Amino acid sequence: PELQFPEQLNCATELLDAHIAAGHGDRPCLIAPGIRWTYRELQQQSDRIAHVLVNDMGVVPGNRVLLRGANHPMLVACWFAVMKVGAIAVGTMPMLRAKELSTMIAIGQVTHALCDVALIDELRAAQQTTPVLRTVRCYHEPSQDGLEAAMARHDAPFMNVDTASDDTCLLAFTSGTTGIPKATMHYHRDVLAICRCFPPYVLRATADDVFMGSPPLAFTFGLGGLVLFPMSIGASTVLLDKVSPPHLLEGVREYGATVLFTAPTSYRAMAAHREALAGTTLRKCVSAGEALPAATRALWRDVTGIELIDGIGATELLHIFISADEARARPGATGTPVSGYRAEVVDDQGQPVPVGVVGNLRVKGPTGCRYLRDNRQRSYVKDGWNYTGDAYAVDADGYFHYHARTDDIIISSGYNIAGPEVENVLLQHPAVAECGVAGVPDTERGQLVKAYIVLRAGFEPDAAMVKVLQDYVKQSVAPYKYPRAVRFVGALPRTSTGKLQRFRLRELDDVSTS
Ligand code: 3UK
Repeated sequence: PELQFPEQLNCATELLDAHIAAGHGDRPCLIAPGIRWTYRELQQQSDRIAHVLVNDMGVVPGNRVLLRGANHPMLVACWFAVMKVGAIAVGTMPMLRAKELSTMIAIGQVTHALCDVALIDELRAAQQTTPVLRTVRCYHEPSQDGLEAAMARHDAPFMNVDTASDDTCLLAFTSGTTGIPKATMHYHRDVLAICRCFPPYVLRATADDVFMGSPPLAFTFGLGGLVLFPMSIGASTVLLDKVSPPHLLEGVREYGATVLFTAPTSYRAMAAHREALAGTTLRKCVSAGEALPAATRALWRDVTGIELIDGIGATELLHIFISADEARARPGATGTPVSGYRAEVVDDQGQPVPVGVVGNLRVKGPTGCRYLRDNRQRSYVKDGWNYTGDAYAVDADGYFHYHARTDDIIISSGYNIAGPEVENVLLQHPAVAECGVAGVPDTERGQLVKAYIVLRAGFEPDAAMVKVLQDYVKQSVAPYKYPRAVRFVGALPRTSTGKLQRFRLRELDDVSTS
């Protein structure tokens, strides 16, 4: 891909204003219940918000502006406004509470915020303890103090600030399951670089496609898949505020979505509604966030006829760097490095391992990790390689096979066991709807393989079922991997992005016995 960028560059100019300049201003851009904005309408909204940021709120280039809201066209308009004024957008998940917001505000030294009024309480509470946050404006707020009223007072076009291509424009917080959250910095050129890698080489959508999906825009999976990628090709995107599997199914039907971005767990849940997917308009379905089990790939193909596009991405790298399109997809493998990226599997000394041997994944490409003031940078990036913390093996054809997070590998009686491998087997059993496999402390074996299982309706969580599932695992993989402990649960702890929270699986055991 062409990844040379001029010295000066504002990603909003390329992704938004260029479409209007090219005469495509009347094409549909953002769709939501009751809303259809063309590219020109999004430009007008963003320009007005940019004026409010500069003139009414006192934002100057380089300020950090927190954005808080469910996926919605107004949130996108706010994001582009922040780009236009040369400030730095700080995305936050809608479900975060005051304490978490305070931490992020302090880490990012966030001075300004734009917030959906429906979510203002936690932000106001955070502001009490973190006064570095000076100025907050709410949208969807009917009063004269609201953002919309201020926007109405500015209708001139906004001249985008002439930012450097390596000015930071985005602070993305990692979904960090442990420890203090880390803010990753991304430049204007990074935002454009990801649009020139995965979309043209793997996704290959067109301007007529209608994008839709579940990840929040605060998560770079969502920002890329639901805003940057469609807009980089002049396509439209549907932003739903409720994104549970039934809402997605309904949304696909109502808006005729053709490209879907969501996580494996969501594909599994949607596939249970075969009738709702009959004759679907979908044609491209991207799965990311966690490993895609072969059983889920097969299930989705069986129900829709569509081969899933799996891709591993990370907040540190902004978006997907290993993937495979429908024609090259291989069950059990994530794929090969996306054009523009290199990937390798190395041992703990940084030496490449032989074919088939599990080691540490490292990646190099046009985007990479820059933690804001955090010395964990040193362990994530060495010699220009990004160490993602994932254990992978490469096969003879160069396909990358996911094993586990390196810190999630279970060591039981001296055996190394990857939880996801056991999960993949269990998911093939008709009784299993969802499962998570983790290592729990055990005096005899060091760790014990334990499976936390959500059964499908109609199956009994009894001792006989435990035995059935244990035998099932022993029959398909080496018997030492079978779950010696099994616990039936109603739901698995997941992040708002669909990622299984393994540490919380283990916490379930702290409060009660298995
Ligand atoms: C895991 C996967 C196996 C893996 C993300 C697409 O998930 C994203 O970013 P996060 O920072 O987490 C990164 C970690 O998640 N992972 C993600 N996708 C896969 N493991 N197969 C996959 N397909 O451990 C990785 O290191 O939350 C995903 C685009 C942008 C993103 N930020």
